[in-house]
Amino acid sequence: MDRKTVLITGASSGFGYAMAEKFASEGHNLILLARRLHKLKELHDKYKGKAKIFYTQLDVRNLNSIENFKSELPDKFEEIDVLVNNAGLALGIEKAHEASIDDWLAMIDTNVKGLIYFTRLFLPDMVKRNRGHIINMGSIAGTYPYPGGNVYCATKAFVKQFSLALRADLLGTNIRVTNVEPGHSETEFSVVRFHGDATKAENLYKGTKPLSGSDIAEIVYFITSLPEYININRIEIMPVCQAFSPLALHRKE
Ligand code: NDP
Ligand code: 8X3
Repeated sequence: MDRKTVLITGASSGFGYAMAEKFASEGHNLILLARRLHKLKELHDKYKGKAKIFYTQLDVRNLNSIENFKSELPDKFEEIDVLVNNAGLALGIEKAHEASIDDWLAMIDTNVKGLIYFTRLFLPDMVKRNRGHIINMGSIAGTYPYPGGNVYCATKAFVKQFSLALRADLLGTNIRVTNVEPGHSETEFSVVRFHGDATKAENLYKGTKPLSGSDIAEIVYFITSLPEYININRIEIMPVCQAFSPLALHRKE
């Protein structure tokens, strides 16, 4: 594939970090964003001989910071070919009547508002150049609800439908949009979800073979390297150890 400029949000860990490694090792130009700058510097220092990397600290919940970041991008990084809206999180696993409203707002601000900010700011340039690919990080949670998923599931349902609706708006252009929907995967995701309780997170993966960051990075790389007339609309990925439950039935004692 031609050398591309790839912007990845949430590149400091998990899927984002692995995607940065994959695109950098293939020699693409990278813009890496997250709140933990030292992790981005680590990527920069490891791959600076292979790829041009611009990185900066950014909170995707802050529209003004994103606007400033965009206006200050160095010339050679201005034309984004692939925008990976990956930054996101789940917080809590409580049922809706017990969940924290602050956790809910943080998920909406990050997974929904952060993603639409980047899309709205970078899409016009893509349309002008009639070139580009938006990769949104959805989840199986956007299709299959589960107890305690409530707002997290809803944010990922938004991401799925927003991605499909973008395709409708972009008909007639060469711009591609893909919603990537992974299932059970081992990253920092569960430690974050359980508010730093690493033992609880470890238990979730015990006895399973989850997807890894590099599994998803390989798939995203494949999607972006397809001929430009092909669009993968949605791709749902689970490890073999995961499948569907029957619908739940509550019976009276
Ligand atoms: P990680 O926790 O390992 O990575 C999340 C990334 O998002 C980090 O780089 C983090 O960076 C960044 N991030 C979170 N909040 C913000 C913010 N406000 N501003 C900027 N960056 C932010 O989890 P994953 O790699 O698993 O998650 C990546 C995406 O994949 C998420 O959207 C998640 O919902 C989705 N997903 C995860 C699955 C899983 O089971 N792991 C399955 C399906 C989808 P920092 O903290 O440095 O800011
Ligand atoms: C993460 C997958 O099933 O833990 O998006 O919600 S799940």
